Amino acid sequence: MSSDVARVAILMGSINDREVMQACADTLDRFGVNYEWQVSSAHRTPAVTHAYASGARERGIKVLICGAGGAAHLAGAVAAVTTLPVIGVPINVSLDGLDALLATVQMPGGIPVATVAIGRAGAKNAALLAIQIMATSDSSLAQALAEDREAMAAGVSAANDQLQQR
Ligand code: RP5
Repeated sequence: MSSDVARVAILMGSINDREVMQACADTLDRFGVNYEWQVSSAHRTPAVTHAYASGARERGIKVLICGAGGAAHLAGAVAAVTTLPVIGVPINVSLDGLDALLATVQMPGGIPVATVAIGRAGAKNAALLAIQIMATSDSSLAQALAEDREAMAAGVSAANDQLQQR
């Protein structure tokens, strides 16, 4: 999707994180929310990550979503240089993702990172959380979220109906 009017930035520490972070991009696409995405590493390209994150507000970004595995410092490094909301997605590349979860969630007081679940569910929820944040000042997004919840509930109901017929 065009980066011209991106409201969300997706960062991933490695191109190998893309498969997981695709769930984030797909969810933003579903809601018609433009995003930009970047491979940018807290450890391998720290200056690039710093410059990208510190310039995000000026470019019109509202929320940053950071996916990383292992010693997952990307979300924290980004949060350190911006006051935009930062959502961290721990990615399972080792230790069942527990290392990434703890590295992402255990931020020191003063620099928050909203950490979601490990893996694709977390990537999807990161997008939904970003949309929820933006929906506090965007009634069409709030409406779209309400409709999405209704569709989800209808899906569960239909699945249960099918189950009962077996
Ligand atoms: C992290 O290290 C990345 O986010 C990735 O999940 C992990 C491994 O990176 P690669 O060695 O696969 O590039 O920084």
